[in-house]
Formats: sequence, C-alpha cells, structure tokens
Amino acid sequence: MDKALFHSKFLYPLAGAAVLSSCAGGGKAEVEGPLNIVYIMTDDHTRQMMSCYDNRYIETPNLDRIAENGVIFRNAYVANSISGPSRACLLTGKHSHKNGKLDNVTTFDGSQQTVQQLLKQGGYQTAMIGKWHLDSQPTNFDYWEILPGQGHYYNPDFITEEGRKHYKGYTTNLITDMGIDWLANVRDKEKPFALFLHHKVAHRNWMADTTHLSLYEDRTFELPDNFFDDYKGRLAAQQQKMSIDKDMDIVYDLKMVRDSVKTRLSNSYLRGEYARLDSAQKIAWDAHYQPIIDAFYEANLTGKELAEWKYQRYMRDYAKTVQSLDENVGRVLDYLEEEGLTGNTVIIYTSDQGFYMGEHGWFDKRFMYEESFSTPLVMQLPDRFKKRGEIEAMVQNIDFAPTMLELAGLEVPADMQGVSLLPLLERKREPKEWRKSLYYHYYEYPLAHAVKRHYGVKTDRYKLIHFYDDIDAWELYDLETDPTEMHNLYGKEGYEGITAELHKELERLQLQYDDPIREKL
Ligand code: SGN
Ligand code: CA
Repeated sequence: MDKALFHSKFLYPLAGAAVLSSCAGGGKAEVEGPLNIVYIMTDDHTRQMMSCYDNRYIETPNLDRIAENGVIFRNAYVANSISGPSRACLLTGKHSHKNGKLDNVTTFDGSQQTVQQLLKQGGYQTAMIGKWHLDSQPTNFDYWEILPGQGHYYNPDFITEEGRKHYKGYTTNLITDMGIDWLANVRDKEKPFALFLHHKVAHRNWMADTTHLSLYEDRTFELPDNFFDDYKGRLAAQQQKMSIDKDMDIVYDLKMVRDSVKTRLSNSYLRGEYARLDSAQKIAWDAHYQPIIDAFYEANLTGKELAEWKYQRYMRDYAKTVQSLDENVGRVLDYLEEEGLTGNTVIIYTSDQGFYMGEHGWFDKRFMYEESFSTPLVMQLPDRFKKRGEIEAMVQNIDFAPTMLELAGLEVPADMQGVSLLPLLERKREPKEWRKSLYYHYYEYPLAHAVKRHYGVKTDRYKLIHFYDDIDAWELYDLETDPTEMHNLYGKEGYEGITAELHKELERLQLQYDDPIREKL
C-alpha cells in the first residue's frame, strides 16, 4: 500500500464491496481511513456473564461501554466451539476443514494466508499478545508475545521471538500492560495498527487475582431452570463428561484442598496452578479459601445439595476472573481515549466461544447448543459508522478476517469463507439481504469432555444437528418455543416439512463451504 496514504486523511471506497454484494448486499460506502483495529478476545467468556447481554449475574461496565459506544451483536456465533479451531477461523476467515485446524491437538499451518499477513502487506503494524494456542509459532506479526499452550493465571511464562520470558503477577493485568506498552512505546506511530490482545481469562480453573478474592462471596446465583437436565431424547448429551455435578473437580476447579482428598486433577492443582503462587500470594489465597474449605468438609454435602454448592463456587470464581478482565479492558479503553485514538480505531471485543454456566448442568463448551455456539461480540465504532445499538443479523467468527481487511481498505480474498460485517455497521438500518443460516462443525472426539463429533445448521428459528462418528443421532430444535433446547423434535410428527427444508439447507451449506464430510458419510 502507498505509504503516503497514511500521512493524510483520505476517502476511499470499501475495497470488499464487490465481494460483499453477493451475500450481504452492501453497496459502496465511503469511509475515512486509515482505521486502527484493537481486537480483544477472551477465552471461554460467555454472554451470560456480560451485563450488556444478560443482567442476571454480574456487572461488566467496561465491556458494556464498548457496546454503548458502538454495537452489540445479538446473534454472533463460532464455527467450531473450541479454542485452537476458533482462533484459526479468526485468522483465516475459513471454516475448520479449510484451515486444517480441526481440534486442539492438530498443529495450525502458519504458512497459509492469514489476516495478519494481509494487514501487514497492506502497511499495517501488527501485534499479537496473550493466548495463542495454535501449537505452531505466530507468523506475520511485527511483534508477538504469547502464552505457552493454555498459559497460567499466575506468574506466567511467555514465548517471544527471543525465547521464553518469565513474569511476576496476574496474567490478565500483564497482558494488558504489554498491550498498552506496545501501543505507547513499541509500534511505529506512522502506520495504522492492528493489535490482537488475547486473554487467558475466563478459562478453567478460574483463579482470581488475590485482590479480587473476596468479591461475589455474598452472592447466591440463581440456578438455571435446566440445571438438573435428564438429557431425554438427546443421546450425545447423555454421554458428555462436562457436568458440574459429576465432572467438575473439587480440588482443581473449586480449590477444596485436603490432605486426605485425592481427585483426578488434584496434582494439576497442587503441583501445577497453586504451586505457581509466590509466598505472599499463597498467604492471601489460603486466608481466603481455608475457611471455605473447612466449612465445606464439615458440611459433608451429597446429591443435589453438593451439585448446587459446586455451582455457586463455580459462578463466584468465574465472576471474579471476569471482574479483573473488565477492569483491564477499561484500562485499554482509557488509554485509547487519552491518546485521542478512538476517533480512528475500531475496538472489537469477543471470546473464542461461549460457555455453560450451569445450563444443562454443565461447564465447558463444544456443543452446537446456544450457550457455547454463540459468542459475545461488541464493537466500539468511530463516528463515521452510522450504526449504533443492537444488530440482529447472524454473524460468525469466520467473518472477522474479512471485516478487518475491509476496515483497512484492503481486498478480501475470494477464498475467505466469511463476509465482511461492514454493511451492518455503515447504516442505521440492517441490510435486507444477509445470510439466512449458519454452518457449524465440531471434531474433537474422543478427547476432553467426550462431546461427540457433530455438524449442523441454524436458521433464525430452527437448528438441525447431526452427531456422528461412533454415534448416528439427529436433533431438531425450535428455538422460538424451546430456547433452552430441551426437546429434540427430530422424527416427531408434524415436523416433516421443516426437517426436509433444514436437511436441504445443510447440504447447501456443506456444498457452499466445500466440507468433505458430505462424501465421507
Ligand atoms: C483443557 C481443560 C478442558 C478444556 C480444554 C479446552 N482441562 O484441556 O476443560 O475443555 O482445555 O479448552 S484442564 O484440566 O486442563 O483445565 S480450550 O478453551 O482451550 O479449547
Ligand atoms: Ca476457549
């Protein structure tokens, strides 16, 4: 890109408009460039725990501030609800079968076309800080500093181009420090930038900052209606291992340490996560947890009482980690405001997928059911974008790469499968022509949490899912009458018409996205 462009204000037509028009119907619009991009992504942070989506549980004023200064997507989804694959979809703008990252164990091929590569070629400064989780090293970033694998909440190591670095402190704060430092001191201020800030929070095992341990302790969270789900008519749900009651580890997840208690994951906690704390942190940690531990073992809870107690502890620990996140996002927003950057910067906040907060009795993700298929998505927008408030259109994480490219005034390659979201941001009204359905495909079986492989289609009202591999089970939901997906209508009388329509739509999407699963089955 002509470097001179970056030294003067200019107007340019949205480069991807032609690509968009087939799917999104967006005509040409003019925006002032160049725009900076701050993309903040968390891990396992779900809409239920973000007050602009759901005010039942916690307050997230800074995340809400992003939405208040821009838009909130009511129907944002991922293509494959698990970390590594979701990150690969973000970087490539393609479904998992096209970018090759099917599950958390396959290695991402970083030599393929990625959004950061195209941004960099287009004259952008690019940086990636935080959880990467793609096994191969980052490619085509001007600057990167990543957590190894899942990373840790406390005193983390980071991998850099110069090797490993050890830090003291709480990872959510450290990632924010590094991001602000890059913005303030490292980047080339003559160029527009794209900063990818990827947090570890709110991943398992939900370890709060010592400064936040006492928060939410007096709160009793309302149990979801389907917490004691019996999974009737849903074969794959009967076989998962992500139940708060049965699978959540009392030591590793909930920190209830006792010498006589050995659980499957107690060593991962005692020799792993807890062992990372320094002596001052351990003192604060133990002072907080010991009375809770004593009361817990004293009470000797069983059955439903124990399940409900686990749910409350889970909710509290998770909420505390999100509190740190919210404050740290606030720091980034403040910095951008103070530096006068918000007028020319789009701030995107999302998660690598949604999560269960006790719905169906679960934690974790993976299923194409709403809580984990969906993901939070809010954007703070400069004034030149006319849209404010809620956006109903169905969007997916494969759309992020095309969106960033269009924000940068760059062309969207024809082989990217997502579409730019700019037509949704430019006008007060949403365009009439937009995709009418979403495609999903999850592959990680048999590994953690035993969720069967499945693919499916979602329309504004219905969802059709096929679980396959060592199972062959179809599910159909009417989201209007059954938003919590408790009643599998597949094969039920009266649903023949809609079932046939959805099968057709599913096949159309598998053809459109060229998913080889069609030939295999
Ligand atoms: C780890 C967790 C799982 C989690 C996966 C994937 N177990 O294996 O609970 O589902 O990560 O999460 S743990 O004992 O190591 O905490 S993902 O978000 O990275 O895909
Ligand atoms: Ca995740």
